[in-house]
Amino acid sequence: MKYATLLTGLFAGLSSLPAAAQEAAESIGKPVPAGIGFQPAATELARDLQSLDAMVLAIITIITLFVGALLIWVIVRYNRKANPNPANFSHYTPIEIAWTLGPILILVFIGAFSLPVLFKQQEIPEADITIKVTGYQWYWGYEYVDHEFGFESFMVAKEELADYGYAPDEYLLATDTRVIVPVNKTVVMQVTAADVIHSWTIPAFGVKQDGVPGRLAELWFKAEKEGVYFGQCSELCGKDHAYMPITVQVVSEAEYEKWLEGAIEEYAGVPQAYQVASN
Ligand SMILES: [Cu+2]
Repeated sequence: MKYATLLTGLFAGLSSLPAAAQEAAESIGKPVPAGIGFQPAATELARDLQSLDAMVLAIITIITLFVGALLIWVIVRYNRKANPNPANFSHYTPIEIAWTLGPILILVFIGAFSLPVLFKQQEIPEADITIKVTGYQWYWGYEYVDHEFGFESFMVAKEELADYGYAPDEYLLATDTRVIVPVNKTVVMQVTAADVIHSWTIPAFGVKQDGVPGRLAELWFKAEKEGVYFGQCSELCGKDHAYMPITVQVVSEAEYEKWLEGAIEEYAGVPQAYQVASN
């Protein structure tokens, strides 16, 4: 009992520290053994595109089986032995109409589901929080534009993972500073780059956007679950392209406010490199 009280007290003390809270957060969106599917969806956008993927996969499967069956039928029924005297007509109007109309209807059907998903991604809602992200060779810079501070985010070296509270299998995904956002709030990321084209993504949020020097693109998400999410630069950008991961941590509103207070103080001002890039 005594130990239990001690432990509870210790835990309460630890979890009041922001760093400890970070360490305790659940990691989402990292590779799992034998995993072949998507990262678990943490936004409506991700759920939408994953169900779209499932639907299109079903359609593709049906088409592939149908075409495969037709091929087998032709091979068996119309080979030289089974059909020594082939017909020699070259046109058959009903089949011409069928194989023109069929694909059109299938594409219109897919479009009826995919376009709304696309528009939902591209129509940027009003932001609760706006963050500008700039891709550099080879790291990311973030600016919380509402609060005029920014920081840079570098990959954590293998030996230092534990110091930053990461598991060993989070190598190549973990960054020293994380993008912190509150749960269930609309976050708009303004994506750009300072040197070459990079691409910012968090697959679990269903978002990906090229950062193009001189342009400011936008994406948005509203994360529904607290945790640490991972992404990687997704546009080949030079020799260390594989070493500029993206780490986003979704926290409760209260934790976010607390972090914001500290961050405004700690990072006061915008990094110099960023200022050059934005000119
Ligand atoms: Cu890059």
